Amino acid sequence: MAGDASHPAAEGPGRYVQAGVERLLAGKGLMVHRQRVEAGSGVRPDVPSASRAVNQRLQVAVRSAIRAARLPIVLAGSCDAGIGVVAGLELGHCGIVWIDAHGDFNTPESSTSGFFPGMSLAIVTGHCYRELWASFGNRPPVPEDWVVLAGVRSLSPPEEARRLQDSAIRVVPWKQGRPQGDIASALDRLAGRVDEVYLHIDNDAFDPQTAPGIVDEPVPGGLSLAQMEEVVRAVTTRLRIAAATIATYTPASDQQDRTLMAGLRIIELLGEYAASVGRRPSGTARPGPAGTRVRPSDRP
Ligand SMILES: [Mn+2]
Repeated sequence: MAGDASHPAAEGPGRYVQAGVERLLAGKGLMVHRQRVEAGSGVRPDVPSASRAVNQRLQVAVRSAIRAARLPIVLAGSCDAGIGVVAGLELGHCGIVWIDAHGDFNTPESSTSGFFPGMSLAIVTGHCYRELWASFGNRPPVPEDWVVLAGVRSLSPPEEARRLQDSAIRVVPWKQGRPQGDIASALDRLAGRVDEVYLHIDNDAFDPQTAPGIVDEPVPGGLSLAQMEEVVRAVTTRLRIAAATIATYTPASDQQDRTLMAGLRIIELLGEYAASVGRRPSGTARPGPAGTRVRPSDRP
């Protein structure tokens, strides 16, 4: 949780592990390598510094997973983990599908709360904290028109909505449980620009009925589990997934493990995707990327 191991959301990732996420993935025929990423000691206590410390380690973990031909699935307390993941991707044509109730597109100037994870998408697209972003190896920010933002229904303050509108990010808002735009055409357009994407899922994108256990106050009208599965499938039929994050699961706020179950289902779906890419014979028209292929020798 942005480098704060004492925050209730920091319990989420361990809870997925406890619930058997590795067994779930192994059941798909995948070799699972689990790695814990923390801020470490001697970090300055301010949130951007703590976040940077975690994200520097996350960047290294993601990069080495990709180089080992694995699919990084990052279980994170907060959305700023997306910074480290994007920084760990191989440079190239990788877009972003960001599914979230919020825009995460504030800047220190526009934000009224100063909530750092609420600036995550703005940071990776080069809108603020440019020095912090540069500290991850001076990578170019992700172009706005390589980004699809879906599930959004709480932009605050209005300045965030204006900033999004002025950007080239394709936004598919959600209202009363329905998409307020054509997600398929947004993904088609994205697939015309990039070959692969980073898939970022904030659990708060779900309807509160499906995922009450999150960091922020739940926002009604979000995605059902079936809709989230549909969106993930719509992504995998058009694009390769270079890495994925599931963020903000907060066990202490959950009800009957609903958020846990929804998250596990999405992770299972990602596992099925990774397994299918691994099974695809090389030399087909659309081979899996090095980043997601499961080598035959890795299979049990
Ligand atoms: Mn978020």
